Amino acid sequence: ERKDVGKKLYYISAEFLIGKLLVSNLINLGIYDETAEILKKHGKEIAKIEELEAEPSLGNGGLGRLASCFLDSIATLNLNGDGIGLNYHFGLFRQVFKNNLQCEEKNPWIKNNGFLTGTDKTYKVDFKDFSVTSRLYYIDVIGYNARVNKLHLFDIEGIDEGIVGSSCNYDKTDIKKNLTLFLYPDDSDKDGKLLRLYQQYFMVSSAASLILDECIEKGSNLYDLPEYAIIQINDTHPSLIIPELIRRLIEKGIECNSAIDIVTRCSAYTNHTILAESLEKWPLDFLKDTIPELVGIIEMLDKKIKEKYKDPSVYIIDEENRVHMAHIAIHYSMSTNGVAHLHTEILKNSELNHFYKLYPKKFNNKTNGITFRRWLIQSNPALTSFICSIIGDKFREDENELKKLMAFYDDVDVLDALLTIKSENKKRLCKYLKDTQSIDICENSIFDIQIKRMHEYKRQQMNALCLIRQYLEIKRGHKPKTPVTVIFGGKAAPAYTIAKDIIHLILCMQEIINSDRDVSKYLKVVMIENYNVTSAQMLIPACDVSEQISLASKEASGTGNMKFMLNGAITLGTEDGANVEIHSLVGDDNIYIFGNESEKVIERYKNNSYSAREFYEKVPKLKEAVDFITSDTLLTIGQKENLERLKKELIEKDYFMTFPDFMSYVETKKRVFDDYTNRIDWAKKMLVNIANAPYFSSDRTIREYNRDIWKL
Ligand code: 26Q
Repeated sequence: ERKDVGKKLYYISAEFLIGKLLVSNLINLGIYDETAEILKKHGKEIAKIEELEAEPSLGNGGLGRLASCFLDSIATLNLNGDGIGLNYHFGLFRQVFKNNLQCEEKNPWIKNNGFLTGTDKTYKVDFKDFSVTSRLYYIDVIGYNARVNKLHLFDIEGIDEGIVGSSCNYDKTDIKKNLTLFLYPDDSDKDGKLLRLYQQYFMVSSAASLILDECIEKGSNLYDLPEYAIIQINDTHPSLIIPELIRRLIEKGIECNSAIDIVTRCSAYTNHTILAESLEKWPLDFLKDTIPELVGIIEMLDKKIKEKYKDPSVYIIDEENRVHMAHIAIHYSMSTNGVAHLHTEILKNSELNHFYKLYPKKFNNKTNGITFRRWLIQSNPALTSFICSIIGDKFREDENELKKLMAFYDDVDVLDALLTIKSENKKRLCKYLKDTQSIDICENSIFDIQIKRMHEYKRQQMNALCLIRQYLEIKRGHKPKTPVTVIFGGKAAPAYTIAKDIIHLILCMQEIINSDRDVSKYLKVVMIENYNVTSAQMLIPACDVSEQISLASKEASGTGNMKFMLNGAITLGTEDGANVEIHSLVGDDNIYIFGNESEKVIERYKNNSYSAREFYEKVPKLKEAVDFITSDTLLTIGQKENLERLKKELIEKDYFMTFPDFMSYVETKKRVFDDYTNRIDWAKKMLVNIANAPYFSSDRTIREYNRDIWKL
């Protein structure tokens, strides 16, 4: 056990999407090759052993995966920083497909011999009518040839896995038994809101106890807390840590204004979204019914704002008595950051403009990143050893070494090798899909991949409409030069009806296309079941075309886009999130950009000037694809209700404006497929993407957080 002194970072997050740990731990300890060798000598394959490990499912998507990449980089950079979160027993649901529909099942991942370790540390957490005991668990976070930090996960004593039925149904009101059973699945689920509030307070109350204990043990007198702790708040989900810490300090006798000032200097907030429906607002009555002790603190924090500022848009409690969590986090923290250049600009200039005017110095950008240990070294061993063979292995420690690959831009042998490695990774994926989903795909086709949570703003529906066009064209005899495999993967929140309808459409198209003898020679569709970190590690190295097609202004950053780029896929995307930065790094020739830009989109929303029906009626190729959703072909295998609802939603609303971008998407994709046939030019694009990926290393991101915010 190492005793650290001085300042420590606490990265607090409701989600950590860590992925399997065995191989990544062996790699980071520097003993992977040796271990694999010894196992081999004894007739065992490490890959087979890896399969036995269950993937911890403690996150929904990007935000949770980002937190995990950050923990890896924090340890690798030898920074004193731990994660704090919750130990959800069933995590996020397991997705299964039945009758071309998504079903949700529980996902038990905790095994006796896993990496989760218990401790004897417990805390009491008080709610309005009862108290619970919180127990600390942890998972070691092993840096790459570096220190070991911890991911602290709190769990409730007396949890009862037995109350859950086979289809994830359980008594949501029995908090003492269910508090840490499930991860709340995304922002669109309408029920279970109270349970989520219980979870949030349970997390922050436990975290406050742990942080104060550790700081006091290191010698803090609490007035000097900012010299001992910096708390990075991952979106608003853990933002109650601010009023909770203020309450604790006041309880310990510190005067109110001092307590506020101390906590403000310890806290920093990261915003991950500008979707209005994702910004958390709790009705004050909810708080009164669950955690009345915080209500007085929050009212006091709000009163101070109302005394100081006359602009209602920056109030914490609005006229409908709802508490705006982001507003607490901005007023009472020392830093507010966005996660990509464009995203931060939108926060400053429109979404949070009123706050930016009050606190211009608090706002800053930290463009997201990914850990190259997992997303290159672990998931793409073939590319990794090839890179080693031409530029040496310093890139393992210093991502910027990858830039040296540019020297091989005209080296046909290197370019050929990149194509061969891609093709090997495609074969590996074919085998994986055959084994896991009994699907046959052609390794010589173009792998066109969109994998991410299902959400209207990410526009899987636009990709599906394009797929319909490809199908119709082939039916009419226009065959593509190279066959194409369109791959989707992603979960929809259980209560997000339209997202589930989009999955239904994709699954129906999969059935129609793959069983059509004329078409399936040229086009195949795969919807990956239960897309997760493990399958991402198989899919990304095998990708040719990376679909990043969100409506401009809506995807805060995206991090999948970075993983694909690092593995030599070419982006087909909109000017959104970090795509903008990828574009400026690789240049126009090495990325395919299409669609309306964010300014135009924001303008359209402002004037309320968008009419989907106008486009539908004006653009025949679009109309034909949309009408196909309720064609006889689809209705004979699909559900009428779902397909009709989806079509109606598109024609009457299309809130995320797929129609205006549709034809430019279809045409750009054609150009991508055409360019693919020129293999050497394509390999050059791959090389430029890999060589420019270093900017997106989470090591770079974490150095910036530390330089500008944490100062460890
Ligand atoms: C909100 C209210 C109530 C219940 C749940 C939620 C909720 C839960 C999860 C809101 C948002 C999330 C997850 C958000 C997320 O994953 N955002 C993604 O964060 C990535 C890392 O910064 C970005 O790259 C993505 O662009 C962003 O969508």
